[in-house]
Amino acid sequence: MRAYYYEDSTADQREPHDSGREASLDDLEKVGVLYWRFDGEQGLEELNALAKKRSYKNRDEITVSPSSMGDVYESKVKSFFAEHLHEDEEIRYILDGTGYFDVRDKQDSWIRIAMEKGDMIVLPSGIYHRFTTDAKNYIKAMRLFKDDPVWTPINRPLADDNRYRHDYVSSFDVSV
Ligand code: KMT
Ligand code: NI
Repeated sequence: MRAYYYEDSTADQREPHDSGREASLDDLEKVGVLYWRFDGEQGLEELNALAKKRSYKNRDEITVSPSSMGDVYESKVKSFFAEHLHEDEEIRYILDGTGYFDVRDKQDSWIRIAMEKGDMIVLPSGIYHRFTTDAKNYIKAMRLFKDDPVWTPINRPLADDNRYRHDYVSSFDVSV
């Protein structure tokens, strides 16, 4: 994993958009984003222990790539990249490949989180974020859920009035 501030440009969303300004684990924690690395032989066991501790009862797997999604790949990747929030945590463990999760910091700037196999991330309910594959166009991820699988995205600005957004803004002291 590497996190850095996103540089806006006309380049494709799948390009790195690397400003060269690093973001630390502390920067991520300030906006409620949690990160672990569960790598190698013990990886799955460590993941299972965390899932138990945090009461993640359900899981599934998704592969985002042209070969797994066919004609809808491009439109799926575009839709994942629309800025949105969820009413539950977004929990992802990367099984293979690479991709970018972008999250808003307190000043509403994008932090890009470059994820690879073995990386595990939790985005809190109510945080504005988006996802894209990178130029390799391949990622396989485990999605974990506390209860029933719910991953309905609520796009910005519609979600500004959502009560999970309000809860998030007050608990993390976000200025916008
Ligand atoms: C998301 O939340 O945008 C997704 O589920 C995309 C695939 S997870 C790498
Ligand atoms: Ni999401």
